[in-house]
Amino acid sequence: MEILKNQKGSALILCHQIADPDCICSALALKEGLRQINPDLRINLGTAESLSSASRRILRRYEGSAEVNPSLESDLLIILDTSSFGLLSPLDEDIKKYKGRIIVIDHHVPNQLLAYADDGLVDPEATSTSEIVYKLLRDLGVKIEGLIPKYILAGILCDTRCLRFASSGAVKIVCQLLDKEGVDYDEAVALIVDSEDLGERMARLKAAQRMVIHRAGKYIITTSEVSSFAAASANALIALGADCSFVAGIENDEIRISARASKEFMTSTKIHLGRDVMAKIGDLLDGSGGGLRGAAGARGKKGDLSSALQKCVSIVKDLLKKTDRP
Ligand SMILES: [Mn+2]
Repeated sequence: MEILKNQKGSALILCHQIADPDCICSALALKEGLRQINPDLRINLGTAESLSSASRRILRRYEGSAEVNPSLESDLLIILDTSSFGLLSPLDEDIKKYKGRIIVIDHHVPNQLLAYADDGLVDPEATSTSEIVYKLLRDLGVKIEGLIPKYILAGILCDTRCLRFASSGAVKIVCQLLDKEGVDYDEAVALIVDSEDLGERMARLKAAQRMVIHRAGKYIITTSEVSSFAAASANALIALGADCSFVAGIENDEIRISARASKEFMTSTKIHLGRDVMAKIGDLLDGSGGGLRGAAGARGKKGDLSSALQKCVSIVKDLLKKTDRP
């Protein structure tokens, strides 16, 4: 990654669709860090399609900006926090044609995107992209000061749900960050938590109202449908007591499914929702799917919502039978 110190011309740091705080914060931290060690490099920050409401709040708070669907014209393209082309739409085709150097920095299980990249800094064991960027900046000799520690902290807290799913490495980094001048835990939490959003609260409540409960031995799997905030709704069903939840909705004529699992379910079943379930559902929908062990998603245009959700449940039930952990 020494190239980051020596690269001439311009670089574009690109976030995935509905860029979440882990993605936007790792991008902001990387931009700040590169400014320190490579001041002549012109750095643009952009995102495919849109930003999450928490990410927009972070940009407002720290007076940053991210261009939606930016031009890819640059000498270096750094893609953060995604392993698949699907999440980079509508820029995916342009990325395939991109002539410059591509670097992927990510913590998801590697997928098609890495094969296209010239360099990858990918660690599926990391609980956030922000912690990978933190280590990278430290290794490059960047001073972790100013807004950088604030960005990294918010990014880690977002993807680990305030450290609930954090690796020991992430917790150590958070301790180091909290020792820095002006870094405040509560400030970071306030930036990433969307508790006030009326639309999201309605979606979570509707997901609970429309929920179907499936039993698989000692595990409870839930499915539901909402028109937006599927990921937040899937999380809400886990908070209500489900071990594993799938929430589907239709956006832009496309079926989108969010899958979530409780920590207990992840450790006792060893099921990886991204690799074992959502990748298959993505194929079934004639789209794409993937993600993390306990938080994953799939999207595509083929089939209908209820049969896709049924399929999610039957895949999990089959996996439970196979692993003989009813
Ligand atoms: Mn992430």
